[in-house]
Amino acid sequence: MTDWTKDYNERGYSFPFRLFDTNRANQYRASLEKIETGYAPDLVKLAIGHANSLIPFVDEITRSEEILSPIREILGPNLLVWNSSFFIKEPHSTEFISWHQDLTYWGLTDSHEVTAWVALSEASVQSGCMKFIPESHKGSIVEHRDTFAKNNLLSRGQELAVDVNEEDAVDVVLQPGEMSLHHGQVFHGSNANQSNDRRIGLAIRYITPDMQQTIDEKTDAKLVAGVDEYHHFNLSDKPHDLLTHEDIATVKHDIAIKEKFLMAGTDRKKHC
Ligand SMILES: O=C(O)CCC(=O)C(=O)O
Repeated sequence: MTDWTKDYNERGYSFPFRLFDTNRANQYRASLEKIETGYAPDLVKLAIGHANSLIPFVDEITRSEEILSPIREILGPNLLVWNSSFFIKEPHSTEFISWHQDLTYWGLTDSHEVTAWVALSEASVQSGCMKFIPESHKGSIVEHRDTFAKNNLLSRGQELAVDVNEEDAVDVVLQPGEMSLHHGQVFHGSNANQSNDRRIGLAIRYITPDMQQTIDEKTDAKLVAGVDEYHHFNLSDKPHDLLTHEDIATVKHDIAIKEKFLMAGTDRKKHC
């Protein structure tokens, strides 16, 4: 076991990892921003929420050896991407992310999941970088309450129903092209962006193929490393091109299934 994996297991996260240089981060950012200005808002929302299924360059990032290599050290050789989405906060905006544990509403049978969060702009304290509570992944999923707060970027505005001591929080400061890794049970959140630049992060959810949805229906995932001997998920193709009709149809079908657990217990629909 390497030092950083020991650290990851102990604390529930690890950072920073350098993936690519600032120039490449800026190129990816420019490609994303071209999509944001070039398509109708509902398609942009869909692309941002299902980035590796609808945007070829995001799918490539999810398969890059620079990310897969550390993820393999934690989860082993066989890896699926369950979802990938951008978390974008505009300069001087009020959007924030409440304290939560990722796996709470994902309807998965276990916790063999790691999120890679890739910075495409500076993630600083001022721009609202993520904050982690060390060792909080060691328990289980704790109670959350829904707020549906308008400026909360989470689908149901869910927040931990237990107290979090902000003094224990570690700021996940990242430069463009760097990433952090976090466990699906670690307590985390982020404040509003008070900087002059957008804060753009790409979250990629890696799981092992032995995981399963708790409902009796398969959701989509992409096999990005090794083999899947379990067949618990529909293995979807790489995106055919940017926002194709075929890929949009696949994503919409998957959303309808995932809504059954992501929005369970509410009367709301998740539209993206
Ligand atoms: O982008 C953020 O500030 C939070 C993202 C997050 O909650 C996650 O990637 O699990």
